[in-house]
Amino acid sequence: MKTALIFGVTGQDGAYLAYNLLNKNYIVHGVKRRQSNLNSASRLDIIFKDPNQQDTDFILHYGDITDANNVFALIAKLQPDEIYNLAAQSHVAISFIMPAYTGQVDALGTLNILEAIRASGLETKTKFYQASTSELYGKVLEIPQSETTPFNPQSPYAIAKMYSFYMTKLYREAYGLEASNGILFNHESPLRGENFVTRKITIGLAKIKLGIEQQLFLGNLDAKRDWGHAKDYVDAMSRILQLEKANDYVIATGEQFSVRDFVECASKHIDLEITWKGNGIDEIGIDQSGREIIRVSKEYYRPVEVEALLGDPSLARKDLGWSPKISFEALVEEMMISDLALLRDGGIPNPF
Ligand code: NAP
Ligand code: F7E
Repeated sequence: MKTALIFGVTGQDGAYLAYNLLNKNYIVHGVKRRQSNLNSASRLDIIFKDPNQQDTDFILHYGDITDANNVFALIAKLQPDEIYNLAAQSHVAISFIMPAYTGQVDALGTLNILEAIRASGLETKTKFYQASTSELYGKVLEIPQSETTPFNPQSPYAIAKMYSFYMTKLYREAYGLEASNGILFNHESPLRGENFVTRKITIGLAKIKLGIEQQLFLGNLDAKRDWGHAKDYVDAMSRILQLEKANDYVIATGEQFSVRDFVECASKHIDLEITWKGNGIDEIGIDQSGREIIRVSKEYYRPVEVEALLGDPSLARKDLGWSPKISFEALVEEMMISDLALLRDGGIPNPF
């Protein structure tokens, strides 16, 4: 029976990954912060409530990746077969407001884990997964982006993640750690954090549908992303750590949609039909009864915008046998239905 340790278990991917590994009979250890909030914990409550799962296979520990002693103590004691570092200050816009904090967590936090593996003498036993990101490509230098595309990061978040990308590669090459980067493009789900654009849209539209709110304010509607489903992407993480030889992989769908496309698609699932008027900051989205339900606000623009990301997952298809199973349409529908249920009935359909 394999043992996995997940840093960032209370996040979107942490919940899906824990569920995925528990179903494969792993013993899963997860690190929860003292201040992890109720919303995050409820992602895990669903796993605990699943009658098919044994609670004893899923063990939570207090910890924080910025605390090197804590990280070392956990890793030395548990000696896990696999470590997944999903812990991060993961919001790009917030990283401009808190660049130093983002660096401490997203850059130096990773180093604490890598050093703890080495100091515990687990270089050849423990496989390490680092949650790298398509934000590394930033202002893109090639379309689509693959493992060989040069990085050009455009935020404190992306720059901190670039440090972790190269540290992971360095520990693989210098010390023989089985350490891999998954360069994941945006992935979403009903468990997505509420201030990322997809979830903000589905919650906002659900509130408008139910008459709780009248308008949704967004930023750059022209931004384009390669959006997949978190369930598919955690499967890729696990596949990466089953390889004999560690390597870095782009995980993406190879399809691109704009924020405006996402709004239109989500609206359809609650019988709203949006037409757009105006441009840039003055653009508005109007529904079939003439209500101005989408507005643009400067507040949600970033100091530097990453305009368009599109991944090429060919290497993952070849080496991992991985390809995404859930389409953009199905993802948006699931999120829209889930948020409508959350606001109308107080609970969501089982997201797993
Ligand atoms: P998320 O929902 O924001 O989850 C982040 C997790 O990190 C939470 O469990 C959070 O705990 C934890 N965390 C934050 N600071 C920590 C610290 N100092 N010590 C320990 N844990 C800490 O993120 P996600 O969407 O699941 O993404 C998972 C990882 O993949 C992140 O590293 C993210 O940067 C990266 N990534 C995400 C995407 C995407 O599209 N989702 C794409 C590429 C890469 P609390 O609950 O206590 O806040
Ligand atoms: O923004 C635009 C915004 O915050 C997507 C993280 O998981 O994926 C995520 O980073 C796009 C951007 O995600 C709003 O300007 C418009 O162009 O959902 P997001 P992100 O910045 O792409 C990467 C791969 C990660 O690694 C990160 O951890 O949507 N946008 N209007 C908006 N964005 C937000 N948040 N809110 C708006 O109102």
